[in-house]
Order: sequence, then C-alpha cells, then structure tokens
Amino acid sequence: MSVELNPVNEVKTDTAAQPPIRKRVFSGIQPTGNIHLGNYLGAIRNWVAEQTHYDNIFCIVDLHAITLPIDPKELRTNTRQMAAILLASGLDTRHCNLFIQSHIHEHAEMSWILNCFTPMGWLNRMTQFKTKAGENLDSVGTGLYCYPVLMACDILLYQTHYVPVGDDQRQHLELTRDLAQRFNSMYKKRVFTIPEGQIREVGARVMSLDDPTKKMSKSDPNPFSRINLLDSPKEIKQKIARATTDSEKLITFDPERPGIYNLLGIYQLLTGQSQQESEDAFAGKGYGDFKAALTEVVVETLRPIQQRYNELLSDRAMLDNILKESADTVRPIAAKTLQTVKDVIGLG
Ligand code: AQP
Repeated sequence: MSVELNPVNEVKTDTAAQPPIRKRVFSGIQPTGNIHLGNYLGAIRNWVAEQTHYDNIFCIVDLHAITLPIDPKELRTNTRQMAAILLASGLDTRHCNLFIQSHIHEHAEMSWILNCFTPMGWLNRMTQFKTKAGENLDSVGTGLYCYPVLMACDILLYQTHYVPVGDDQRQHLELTRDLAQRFNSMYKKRVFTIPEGQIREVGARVMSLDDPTKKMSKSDPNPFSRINLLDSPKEIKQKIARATTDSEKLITFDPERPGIYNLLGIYQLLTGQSQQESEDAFAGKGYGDFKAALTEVVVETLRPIQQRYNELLSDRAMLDNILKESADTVRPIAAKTLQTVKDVIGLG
C-alpha cells in the first residue's frame, strides 16, 4: 500500500474554497551499508516522527551509492536491507512513499540536464567531494563530483518544500536552492519549488566514537567509530566501552570535551530528556555508570527495530512490492517536472 499524494506537482495556493494542501517532504539515504546511529538520529527518526504532518517521499539513493566503487551484489542486498531498516524504524507506507531511486529514470535524465546548468565553480566549493575524493582527485569518477547535482534533482523533481537531513547536507541543500532559483530566473518561470532544509539543532551531527571531532560515518574504516543499527548488544557494549572520553570526571554537556559531549547527546536524544535531566542523572557518578546506562538505552532502542527488521527482510516479495507501489505513485510527479524542464529549455 502506498500513500496518495497531492495530485499535481505544482504548488497550489490555499484558498478558502480548497482544503489546505500539505507541504511535501523529500529525503534520501544511500544504501552503502553500515547504517548507523548518526543516520538514525540525524534523519530517519525525524522522518518517522513527522510523517503524518506532510506529504512524504523517501528515497533509497542507489545512484548516489555508485559514485564510489561498490560490489553489485552488495549494493542490491544493501538496498533491500535499507528498505527493511527504514520500515522497521517506523516509516509507515500509509503516510509515506519509499522507493528506489534507479526505479525512476527521471532522476538520471534530469541530472544530465541540470549538470549542464551547474557552474563548475559551485561544485568546486563542495567540501564533501574534497573529503570523499581525498588524495584520489584524478582517479575518482565524475559522478562523485556531480553528486550534489543528482541530489538537487532528487529534491526538485518532486516540487519539494522541506528536506529533513543531517547537518552534513547543509551545503548540498544550498546548492539545490541556488540551482532552482537560477533555473527559474533564467526561464522566467516557476519551474521548481524552492526547497527549505529541516536541520534539527539536536542530533544533526552525531560524532564518531573514536574521534569525536569527526562525524559518525558509514565509510569510516574503523568499525569502532560508529554504532550500526544492526549491531548486537555485545558489539554495542564493546563500542561504547571503547568510546573516547577524557581524564576529567564530570558528566556534563561541555563542548570543550567533545567525547563526553557526543555520548551524553546520544543519551539525551534517545531518552527524550532535557540536557539538565541527563546531567542530573549522572551527578556524582563516573564514566563506568554512564557508559553502562548509555549501552542499555541504545540496546533497548535498537532491539524492536532489529526484531521488526528480521521479520520484514524474510518477506522479500512484500518488500519489493512496497517499493514498486511507491515508485508507481510518485513517478508521475517526477515525469511531469522533467517534461516541464524539457519544454522550457527546448528539448524534443
Ligand atoms: N553523523 C551524522 N549525524 C547526523 N546525521 C547524519 N547523517 C549522516 N551522518 C550523520 C544523515 O543521514 C542521512 C543519510 O545519509 P546518507 O547515507 O545519504 O549519506 P551520508 O551523509 O554520506 O552518510 P554517512 O553515514 O556519512 O555515509 P558516508 O560515510 O558514505 O559519507 C542524511 O540526512 C545525513 O545528513
């Protein structure tokens, strides 16, 4: 079952005669494996919490996943696993559509077109490209360089109002807005809705466990840097036990002490407490007590997600059906936007 979306891809003005049109949310996630607590707290949890408020489109961005080398079998497996994790985390297809990016060819087609409209200087400024390319500037594929344009297409194809993401996507979102504004003004037509980011103050940047000055990341070669959503209780315990702290004793939100700041932030988010309540809970206690409590909270948060994940993954046909129905529902929106773009630029 997939949710009915607003029937047209134009932004309607609410009038007294019409029921209010719900705003549209779009967000994506790469099926690159190792989905972690940062992805959950920075993105997925917010998608789930607010899914009844919006017209939601969520996408497993497999075309983004091939911007770096990935084994084909692994990619296909990761994609189904990602769908199962998202549904197990609480995405409900009565309230949202969840599909695989490559199932809607309009993403790739629009990407070529918008690449032709994107100044190289804009892409040269993207810090994520520099980080991911590292020393391999001459050997990485151009897809990695053009990654932000594909992301812009994902968002713009659906006339999206809001994009809930973690803080690491802030620069890409700005580029999306700039591209949309530039295109609209070049053709003096409101072809694209200008999207706004939804970046939460808390949880938008969960940091690595071993180096809390870096963000928690799927591609970090050190498995002790992150807690994966599918980690066993034993692995979670080991990872939290090894997480970097410092030689001080107080368990407080002190940004000057990034290790404990990050861990306490995770604890606060998962318990739903205020900062003060979390600090009070550990007044007079040491890192041992705190890490044990954090371990328990993480394990208990992930337990029901993992149970549901295993159930969902055992019914591959049902998963594929959900993904297909959602793609069928949203495809006409993407097709209409692409056609408008082709018309205004003179293709065909
Ligand atoms: N550490 C993080 N804290 C908060 N939010 C995060 N996100 C990622 N890392 C953190 C958010 O998760 C969503 C999905 O991310 P993605 O898989 O599409 O891409 P990413 O940002 O490249 O994720 P990773 O885990 O860091 O992967 P790699 O290592 O491949 O770069 C996005 O909303 C993102 O903001």
